Amino acid sequence: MTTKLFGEPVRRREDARLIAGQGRYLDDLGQHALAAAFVRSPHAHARITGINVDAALEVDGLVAIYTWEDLPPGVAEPLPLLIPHPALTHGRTAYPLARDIVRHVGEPIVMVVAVDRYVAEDVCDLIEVSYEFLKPVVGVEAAVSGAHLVHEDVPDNIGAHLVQEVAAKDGRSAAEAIAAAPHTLSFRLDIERSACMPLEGKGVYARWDADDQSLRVYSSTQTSTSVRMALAAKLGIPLPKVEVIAPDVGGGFGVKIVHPWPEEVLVPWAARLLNRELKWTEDRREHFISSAHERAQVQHVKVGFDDEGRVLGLSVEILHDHGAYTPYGIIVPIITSTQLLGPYKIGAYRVEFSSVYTNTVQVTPYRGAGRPQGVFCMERTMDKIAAFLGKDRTDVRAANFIQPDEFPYDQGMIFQDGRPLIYDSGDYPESLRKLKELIGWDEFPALQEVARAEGRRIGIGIGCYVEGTGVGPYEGGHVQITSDGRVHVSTGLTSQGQGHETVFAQIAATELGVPIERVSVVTGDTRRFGYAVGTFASRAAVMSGNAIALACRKVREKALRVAADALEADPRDLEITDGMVHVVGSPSAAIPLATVAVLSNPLRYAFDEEAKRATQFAGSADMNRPPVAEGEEPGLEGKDYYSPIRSTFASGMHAAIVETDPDTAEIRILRYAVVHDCGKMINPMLVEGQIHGGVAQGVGGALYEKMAYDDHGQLLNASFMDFLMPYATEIPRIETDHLETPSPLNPLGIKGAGEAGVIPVASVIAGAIENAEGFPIDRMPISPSELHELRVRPA
Ligand code: MCN
Repeated sequence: MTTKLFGEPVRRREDARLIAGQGRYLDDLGQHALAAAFVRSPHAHARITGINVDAALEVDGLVAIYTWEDLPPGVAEPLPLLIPHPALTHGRTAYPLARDIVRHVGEPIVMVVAVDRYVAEDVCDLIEVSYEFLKPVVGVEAAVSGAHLVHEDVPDNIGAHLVQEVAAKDGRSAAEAIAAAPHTLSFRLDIERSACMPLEGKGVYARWDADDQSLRVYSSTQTSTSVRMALAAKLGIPLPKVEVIAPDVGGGFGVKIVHPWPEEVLVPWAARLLNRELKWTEDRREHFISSAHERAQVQHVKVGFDDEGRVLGLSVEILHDHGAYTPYGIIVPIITSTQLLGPYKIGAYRVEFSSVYTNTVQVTPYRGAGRPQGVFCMERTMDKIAAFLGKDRTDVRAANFIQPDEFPYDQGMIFQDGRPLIYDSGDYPESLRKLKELIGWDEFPALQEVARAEGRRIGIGIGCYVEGTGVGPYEGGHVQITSDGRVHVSTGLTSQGQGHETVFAQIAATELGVPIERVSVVTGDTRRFGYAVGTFASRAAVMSGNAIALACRKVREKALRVAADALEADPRDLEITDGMVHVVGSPSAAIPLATVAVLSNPLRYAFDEEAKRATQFAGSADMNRPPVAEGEEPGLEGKDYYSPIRSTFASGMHAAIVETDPDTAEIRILRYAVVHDCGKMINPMLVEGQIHGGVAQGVGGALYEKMAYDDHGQLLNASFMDFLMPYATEIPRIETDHLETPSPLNPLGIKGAGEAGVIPVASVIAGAIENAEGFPIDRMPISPSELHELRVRPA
């Protein structure tokens, strides 16, 4: 039995349950609850002129119909703008049910409550909403022309405009540095819209307890604590009377961090009003048209560089398609702007973005959150410089790398968390060396020659990135050892499949010296832990991981103190192995942690025979209990928080070899290699799993996934029949190697890993296709028909 499990490839503890169908997802709960369904706008932009419910009222099983007029003040107001920013001068959020105007297809207008979902949907069909049509605004370029407005009071549809500029060491601006550079290039890059597609959509189930005047809400959310705060505030219920629980969540990928979703407010509100259990679960079409999308950006790049390919000045202008609303602020374009710099030292840098409203689904972060766009921009730039100079693409990158002895490296910008963009650690030259070896970079030209002679087109691509992870402000951990010797760990953030039950248990087992089998982990349940920020920005490992470790250290210290008393030893001479506290080098002088837990509580209930013997206590409450010593608390438990001074920066490099069919233009990925650095790994197997999942999502973004809107703002492919996601058959074996440059910023030396896989994939595959075909790929995703178009009509 080993307890030193940090860094070990422990199998995911949650999988046996989840794979065997024993997970408890939102829709598994509340089988007898009433069901909610929504009438949603079929138009992208329209004024609501009337809502007729007459026919609907006749349906058996109908319980209630609500429109915006029915909502009480707290509920009726627009949903919160979660992350304001001074540059977001015209932030706009939706009403939970549309008030007067709808601004995208799918916006909720009416909520129906009925005995079951079938009846609720039938009722929705009978509700007639009449509209006056307004001109839809689709596409960022049409939007900034200002010909038609998404929000009447937002000129040119520009919600935010932000410029960040970092001068060169000699004080020159980016424009000056580019003008003075020996070589310059300018080009445009386009990334299409995509979206998180968790297998389980959003969902919420609420129970009002009229006797206790309290509310319990289950939500498929990435942040139960924030949903709780929002509900308490909006419904006017005292916070201690609101419990929010994230049950098993079947993927989130970013979309479930937004809170509260309209349904997340409306369902609990109606549950209380009706004093009935009420549930809504999102269907796939609803997920396509009324949750959130991301990625769509147009990027104009100007770069100046020297003969070695060193970038002397870089200027990027971004048009960011924000859809109809900005509930999550302008985090996505801010991340693109700052993370674009990657592992490079850029002479002078200017980035400017406009965040633009369109009559399409709103934009909020999707795994990678703006980084895939930024990396596409930077890595395409590196490839273009190499092509211009006739140099190897890896040499140009290496010429621009921040060197290992230059950390901490200040990029001179402000990051998404409002803190300076300072990289904590990394070794980019070593990553590149490992990647080139893994993929066989230097040997590839010979392979390409052979393939060419056989009439085959193969190409190789590379992409590098740096990723700010573990953003603050804090997370907490609570650890309790009970008198049965079990260790109960809880943290407030939620899990959507990342494997937290496993890694947090590994940390606790290692810190406390207990077998992992005795450790249980609870996440996302406000009854167990009320303060938390949430799971996003690859932050759980860094934030909750460190908080749990710190809480364990407190508990361990107390355990040693109590045990030292019992063993008449010095706590400094004690250690804990396999759940036994013993004198170092003398395993016979030992007591189990279970006994220590009993001794830590003056109200002694001993659960097992050994503890009863050790504490000379028969098993019921000990009325002759000693007082709690001053400065002590009863019980063997502890809580702590971790709050970092700034983010920690993970990094990685990917390479792919692709083959394009000369006739059909089909694109196949032959090999995919990843070198990844997330500092100390808690569990290398889980990190690899995260990378594999991320790469698969990235392949989707590079080759398949695209939200196809027509000029009327209709999403033409709002189903899995038409929106293509890759199957396992489209994903190559992913060859992975690791590098561990520990973060100096946190006690465990870890950096995040949850988004890494997805970030550079589009740029890597674009580079590989370009290398196979010999012409530029400046737009992603790319389909075989688009590749064919480029062959016959080069851009
Ligand atoms: N890990 C590790 N060692 C490290 C870093 C991470 O062992 N040095 C492990 C963690 O302990 C955790 C996993 O890797 O089990 C991811 O950790 P982390 O990078 O902290 O990311 P989070 O846990 O905060 O998860 C969020 C991240 C994001 S932002 C998205 S989006 C995403 C992702 O994770 N959504 C996911 N991965 C996902 N995986 C699944 N299955 N489902 C999602 O919705």
